[in-house]
Amino acid sequence: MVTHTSTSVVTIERFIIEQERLHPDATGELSGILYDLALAAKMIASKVRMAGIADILGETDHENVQGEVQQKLDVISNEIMIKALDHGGRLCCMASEEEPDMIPIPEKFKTGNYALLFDPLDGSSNIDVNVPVGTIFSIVRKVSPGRRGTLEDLTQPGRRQVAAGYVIYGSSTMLVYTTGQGAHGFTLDPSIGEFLLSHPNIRMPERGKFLSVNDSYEAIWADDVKTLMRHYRGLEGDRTPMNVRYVGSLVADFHRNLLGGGIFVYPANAKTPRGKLRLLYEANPLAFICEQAGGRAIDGHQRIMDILPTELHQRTPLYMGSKLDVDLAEKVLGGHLAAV
Ligand code: AHM
Ligand code: MG
Repeated sequence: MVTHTSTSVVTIERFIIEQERLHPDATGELSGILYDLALAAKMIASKVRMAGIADILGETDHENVQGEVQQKLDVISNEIMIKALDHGGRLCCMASEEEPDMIPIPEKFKTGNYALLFDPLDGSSNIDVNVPVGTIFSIVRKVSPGRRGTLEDLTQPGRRQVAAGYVIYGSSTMLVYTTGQGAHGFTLDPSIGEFLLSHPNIRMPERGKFLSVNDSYEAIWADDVKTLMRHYRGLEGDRTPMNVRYVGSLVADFHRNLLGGGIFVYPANAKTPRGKLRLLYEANPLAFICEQAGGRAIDGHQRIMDILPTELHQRTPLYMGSKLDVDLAEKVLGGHLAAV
């Protein structure tokens, strides 16, 4: 772990280089991907900042001044990610929550030893009301033979991730990432256009204050999930009641719990029996960060990062956050702490 004095200004580039030096055999390929991701994050941040203004600046009937139909921000963010990452020669393929199939690297570009999965703009339905949204990414090593990647590279269990992170476009823009040596947060200084290290080695409190859950689904939850919620609310068992905080934007809910302690819960329900959130684009990368910060992430029974994916857009129930709060979920859902 690289340590810094509180007075030194550490850009994300410097931090990535210093982390890379800890691995004498590193080729710099992974660092290059992380730089490109930081650039894409800045480009998406500038689009998100303009989201409310775009309509005022001359567009009518969803057409912009060039007569092009105005694209939705999630589509724009998806294109930014692809264009920022496809030509560096470091990736063998990509996958996006916005695209049904694998995204190949165009023939004209070199390929590399990693595969990238991302959700370009999670929570984008919140854009209209100025709620924080985010980009989530996951990087795995190429395992398939041949030069170009395949689904085999993209559908690896989360424990094989070599890096993961998210960007939150909130009151400030922050990028949090891990390469398996702690979770580190960087805040974008818009005056100089640089991400600066602001939250080195984030540690999540062991027990959390906040419960993030959409309990409008209560009527269609299984009984054990209902029991678990009663524990979190202090209506059963001996847990101090938690405060409910639900933005409905995963990155925002996770970020608050990561820094302040808490649990994000999105159980399966009768309408979405496999849960709502995507294993590869949402659950795995945030689970990696969560574990690096001392937390846990399970699907109710199994560690998220041990699930063997069978398809790109696989969904999973998710219980992710402070360790003791996830332990409680595991006990109740495993039938070891039944209703009283
Ligand atoms: P999206 O990928 O279509 O934006 O959906 C994911 C979002 C998450 O950000 C959030 O946690 C969840 O959906 C909210 O779902 P719900 O409205 O059912 O509570
Ligand atoms: Mg999403």
